[in-house]
Amino acid sequence: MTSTVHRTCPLCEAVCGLTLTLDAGGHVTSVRGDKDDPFSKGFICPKGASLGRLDEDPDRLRKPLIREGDLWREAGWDEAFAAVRAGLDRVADRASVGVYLGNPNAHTMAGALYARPLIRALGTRNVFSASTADQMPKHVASGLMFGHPMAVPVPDLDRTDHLLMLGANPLESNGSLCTAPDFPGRLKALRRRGGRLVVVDPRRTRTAALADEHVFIRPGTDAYLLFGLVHTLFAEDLARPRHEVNGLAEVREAAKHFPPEVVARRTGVPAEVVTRLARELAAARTAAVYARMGTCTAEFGTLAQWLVDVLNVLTGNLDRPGGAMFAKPATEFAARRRPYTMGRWKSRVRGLPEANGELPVATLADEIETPGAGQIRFLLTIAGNPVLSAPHGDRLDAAFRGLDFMVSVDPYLNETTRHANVILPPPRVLQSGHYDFTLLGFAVRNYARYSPPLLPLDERPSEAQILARLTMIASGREGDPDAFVIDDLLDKATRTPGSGVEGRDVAELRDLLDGETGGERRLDLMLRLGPYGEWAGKGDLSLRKLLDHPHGLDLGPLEPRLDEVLTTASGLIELAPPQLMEDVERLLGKLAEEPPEMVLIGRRHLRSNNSWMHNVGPLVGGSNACTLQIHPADVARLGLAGQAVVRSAKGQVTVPIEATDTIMPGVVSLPHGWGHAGSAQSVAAEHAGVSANALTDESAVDIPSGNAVFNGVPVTISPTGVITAH
Ligand SMILES: Nc1nc2c(c(=O)[nH]1)N[C@H]1C(S)=C(S)[C@@H](COP(=O)(O)OP(=O)(O)OC[C@H]3O[C@@H](n4cnc5c(=O)[nH]c(N)nc54)[C@H](O)[C@@H]3O)O[C@H]1N2
Ligand SMILES: Nc1nc2c(c(=O)[nH]1)N[C@H]1C(S)=C(S)[C@@H](COP(=O)(O)OP(=O)(O)OC[C@H]3O[C@@H](n4cnc5c(=O)[nH]c(N)nc54)[C@H](O)[C@@H]3O)O[C@H]1N2
Ligand code: SF4
Ligand SMILES: [Mo]
Repeated sequence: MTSTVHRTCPLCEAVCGLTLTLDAGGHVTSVRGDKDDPFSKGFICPKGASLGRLDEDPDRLRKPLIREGDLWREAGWDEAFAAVRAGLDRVADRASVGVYLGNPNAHTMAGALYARPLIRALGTRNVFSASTADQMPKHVASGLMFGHPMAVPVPDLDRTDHLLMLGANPLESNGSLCTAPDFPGRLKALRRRGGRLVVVDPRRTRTAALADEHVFIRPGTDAYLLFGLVHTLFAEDLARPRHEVNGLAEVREAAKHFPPEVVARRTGVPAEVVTRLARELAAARTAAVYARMGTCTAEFGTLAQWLVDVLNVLTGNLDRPGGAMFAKPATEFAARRRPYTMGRWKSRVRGLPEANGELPVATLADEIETPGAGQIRFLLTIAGNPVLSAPHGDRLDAAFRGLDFMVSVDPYLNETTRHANVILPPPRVLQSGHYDFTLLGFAVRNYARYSPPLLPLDERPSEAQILARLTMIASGREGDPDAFVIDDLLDKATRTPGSGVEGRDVAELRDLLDGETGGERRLDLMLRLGPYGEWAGKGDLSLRKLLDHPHGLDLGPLEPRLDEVLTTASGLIELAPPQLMEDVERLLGKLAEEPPEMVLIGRRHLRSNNSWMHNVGPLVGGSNACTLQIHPADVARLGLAGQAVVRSAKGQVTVPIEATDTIMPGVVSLPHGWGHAGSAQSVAAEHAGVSANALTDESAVDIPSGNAVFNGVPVTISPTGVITAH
C-alpha cells in the first residue's frame, strides 16, 4: 500500500511544495513538485528530488553518539542527555559557554522556536551563527535604515520591469533573502513580459547567461559601483524619492567622491556602463536592485547592502509594486518594536560588535583559544559545520580539539561534530513538521503553508524535544518550555492595543490553541495573532485552516506597507545612518588601492548544499565537483596544467583546475563546503575535494557587521611541484 503526502522542501530558501509517495514501510518511493502549491506550482530541483535519499542515508545517525577518546559508541537518549548535563555541570562560569547555530536552523521549526530559549537558558553572550558568514550585512543595513533587522525589502519579481542583480546566482542557488520558488522561471517570465535583467558578477553564471546584460566586476568592489550609480542619479538630477527620508543631503555629499570614471578604475566596470546602469534604473517604469552573497561576504558588505536600498529609495521604487517591497508574513505579531541597536556588547578578544544578539563567527577561534575570563570551554553546535563553513576553518578544527566539552545536535558525524563529546541526532526529515517562520518574511508573494509530520516519531525525540530538553538542563527548570513562551506572548498580546485580544484572559486564550505539539500550538498562536489571523480580526487564519489547506495558502501579492514596517526612532527612513557614514571613510581610503594580482571568490552548484549534501550519491560527481575555475589566459600565464596550488595568507590547497572564460582574468573561484577527506560520510569521503575555507582569512571582516569576507581573498596560484616563496 502506498500513500501520497505533501510537504514543504526544507533544503533551501525557495520553500517548494513537494508531493511524495511512501510505501507501506514509510520509505519514499518518489518525490515530485506539488502542482497544487499556489506558490511553487510544481517546481522542484535535483536536491528536492533527492529528499528521500537524504532522509534514508545510511550514514545518518539514528542514535546519540558518545565519544570516549577516539572511539564512538551509540548511547541511549537518557544516557546522552545525562552526559550533556555532566559536561555542563563542570562549567564553573556560563560566560565560558559558546553556541554556534548553523544554516539549517533557518529551515527547521526547532531552530526557529527553540534555539533562542535554549540560548537564554544557557545564559551566555558567546552566540555565533552562520549569519555572520552570510547575510549579517543585510540585517545591519536594514536595522539602521528601517529600524528592524528583518525589514528586508525583496524585489517584486513577478511585476518588476527592471531587475539589477548583483552577486547572486539564483539559477544554481534558487535564491536567498528573496523567497521565490522557481526563481529561474520567474526571471524568464520577467524577460518574456519585456522586462530587463542585468547581472553583475565576476563570473558569467547561468543567471548571467539568461540576463539581457552581464557586467563583470572586480570582486569586493560592489559598494564602489553602487556609489557610482548613486552619484549619477544626483549628478543627472534623476533622484526621485517618494518618501520623506532623513539624510538625503549627506548621501548626496558622500556620493560626490564616487564619479563613474573613478569607480571604473576600482571596479573594472567601464564609466559609461556605470552611467548607463543608473540611467536605466531611473528610467524604468518600475525597477528593483537586489544583491546577495557575493556582495555580502565582502570587505564592504554592509555598505553594499545599504546602497542597494539607497538606490531603491532614490529611484522611488521602495515599497511600490514592481519595486522592492516588504513581505507580510502570517506569523508577524505587530507589537510596537524598539528601534534597532547594535554593538550593545563587544567580543572579548577582538572587540568586534554584537549584531542581532550574536558575535562574528570570524572570531570564534579567538574566543576558544585565548585564555582569560570568558574563554569558551564548552561549545554547543546546532546544525552547523563551521570547520568547513567558517573563515579559516582549519584553525577552528584545531580549536575545537582543545575544548573541555562539546555537544552537537546534528544528523551526521562530520568535520565539526567529530570533535563533540556527545552528538544528538534529530529524527528523519519526514518525522518533523515544517513551517518557514523566517523565510516567509522574505517572500515575493505572501503565502503560508504548514506541513505536519508525515511519519510518527519512534524512539527518537523530535529536534524540538531535543532542544527543549537541553533548555531544561541548562536552566535547571522543570516544566514545559513551550508553556513559558506561549504565556509570555499571550501576556504581551493581551496588553497590546489593537492585538485583537487586548484585555482578554491568558488562560482562556491558551486553552483555545490547537496543535499536537508545543511547536504546533506556538504556530497556531502566532497565526491567530498575525496580520491574517482570526484573533487579530483581519482574517481567519489559524493552524486549523492551514491543516485544511495542505498545499499552502496564497495570501496575495506584496502590498505597500512601509508605515507598518518602519520602526526607526525618527519614524523616517534613515538614509545616512552615522555608523555607515563612518564606514564610507574606510571605503574612500581604499578607493585608489591597486587590486591584488589574483583573488579568490566562491560559487554554488545546483546539486550541492553548503557542506552537507555531498553524501547523496546522485547529487555528487559530474559537474558538481570541487574545481578551481580560472581564466585560460591565467592558465597560460602561470603555466598550469591539471592541478594548481592555491596559497593565501592562511593556508594552501592543491586542486584540479577548470579553465573557463566565464570567469574574469585575475579571479579564481572555488566552491565551499568541500574537504571531506577521511570523513565518516562514506560517499562524501570519496568525493572529498578541498575546503575553500582553508584559504579564507578570519582576520578580515566587514567592519560594521563583523561578517566574514569570502570574496576577494588575495591568493597566489602556481603549478604543482613548483616551490614559490610566499
Ligand atoms: N568560503 C565560503 N564559505 C562559506 C560560504 C561561501 O559562499 N563561501 N557560504 C556561507 C553561508 S551562506 C552559509 S549559510 C554557511 C553555512 O554554514 P553552516 O551552517 O555552518 O554549514 P552547513 O554546511 O550548512 O552545515 C549544516 C549542518 O547542519 C546539519 N543538518 C542538516 N539538516 C539538519 C537538521 O534538520 N537538524 C540539525 N540539527 N542539523 C542538520 C548538517 O549535517 C551540517 O552539519 O557557510 C558559509 N561559508
Ligand atoms: N544549490 C545550492 N543552493 C543553495 C546553497 C548551496 O550551497 N547550493 N546554499 C544556500 C545558501 S546558505 C545561501 S546563503 C544561498 C546563496 O545564494 P546566492 O546569493 O545566489 O549565492 P551564490 O550562488 O553563492 O552566488 C553568489 C554569486 O556572487 C558572485 N560573486 C562573488 N564575489 C562577488 C563580488 O565581489 N561581487 C559580485 N557582484 N558578485 C560576486 C559569485 O560568482 C556567485 O555567482 O544559496 C542557498 N541555496
Ligand atoms: S529549489 Fe530549494 S526548496 Fe525547491 S526543491 Fe530545490 S532544494 Fe527544495
Ligand atoms: Mo547561507
